[in-house]
Amino acid sequence: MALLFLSTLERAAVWQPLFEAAGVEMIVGEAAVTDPAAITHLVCWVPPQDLRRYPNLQVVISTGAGVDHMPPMPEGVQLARTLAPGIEEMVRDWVVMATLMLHREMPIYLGQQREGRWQNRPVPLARGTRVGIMGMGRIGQLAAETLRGMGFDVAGWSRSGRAVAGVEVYGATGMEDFLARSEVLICLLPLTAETRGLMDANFFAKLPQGAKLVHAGRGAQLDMAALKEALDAGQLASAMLDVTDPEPLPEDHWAWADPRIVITPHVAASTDAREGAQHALAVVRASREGTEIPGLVDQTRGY
Ligand code: NDP
Ligand code: OXD
Repeated sequence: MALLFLSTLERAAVWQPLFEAAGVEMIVGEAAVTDPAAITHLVCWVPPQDLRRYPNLQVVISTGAGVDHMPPMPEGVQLARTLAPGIEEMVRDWVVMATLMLHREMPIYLGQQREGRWQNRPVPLARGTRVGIMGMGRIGQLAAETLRGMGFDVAGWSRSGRAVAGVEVYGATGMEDFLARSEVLICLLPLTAETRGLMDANFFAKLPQGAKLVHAGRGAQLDMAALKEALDAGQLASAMLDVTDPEPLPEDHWAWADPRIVITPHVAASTDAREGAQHALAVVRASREGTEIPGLVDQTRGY
């Protein structure tokens, strides 16, 4: 079994000793492949054009938690996402920061700072403020735990509505009730056919007036024109976005200059090289032993 590594040389330098120690062959870059038939695993963000060059490929591993950028896999090739505690913790931290920033009205205070204006506003309590998390997967659950610990009243929404200790989770049919209670709405959904364009005008109308949006899922889930209308109408008070469509957001996009919006350039998380390598090794071992591939993606549902 050999793994083809298509990422940066800095990361390769961290991966190589770990693969050597584990006795698993790792090839860096397609140019170094002498026998395509030896490649059984491929690690990359975007894969090469023609995966059929590798006739014995078993698993493609996305270097991130998302797989929406991946093309359809050839017949028989499995797709996995990287499972790394660091990714989940980093996104949790970003989400907590963004929730607090909007809850404590930082967009307004940052605007006042630019104008040299000292003006206080009522100070809200976290305790009892209703937060709704869309996507109660690995990251959503971690974010929920921390926000609950700070006193926020947290509910979740997921496809299955699967129970999560201490959090009321609404299923697919409970979306309206979930939105109606979400004073701060957090999106941590994967991008799929079902979630593309989800946050539109109709969606925003179901939130309480003056709601706040924290978005770390994927840019294509958010209709930016609808966001602007909702902000202009006061339906939304503010938004913090880590993901946009397209990325990078064009320099002349209106959202950059909108004082109600805070943008970060898709930096909620960046996979730690060591954790990424450990996950890839676990995938190779699972393939060898015929056990469940960690991070295996259900290619029919898209996450
Ligand atoms: P998981 O697969 O663990 O969780 C996904 C959650 O979304 C599940 O609860 C799932 O429901 C729910 N879900 C999926 N489709 C729907 C739908 N149509 N309606 C309602 N709920 C749905 O993923 P993670 O928590 O690890 O990651 C979530 C996403 O976060 C990633 O896909 C990526 O887009 C984004 N991300 C962003 C990063 C950044 O830097 N901004 C970094 C890492 C991830 P169910 O439980 O029923 O299956
Ligand atoms: C990821 C991401 O999916 O960076 O890991 O968004």
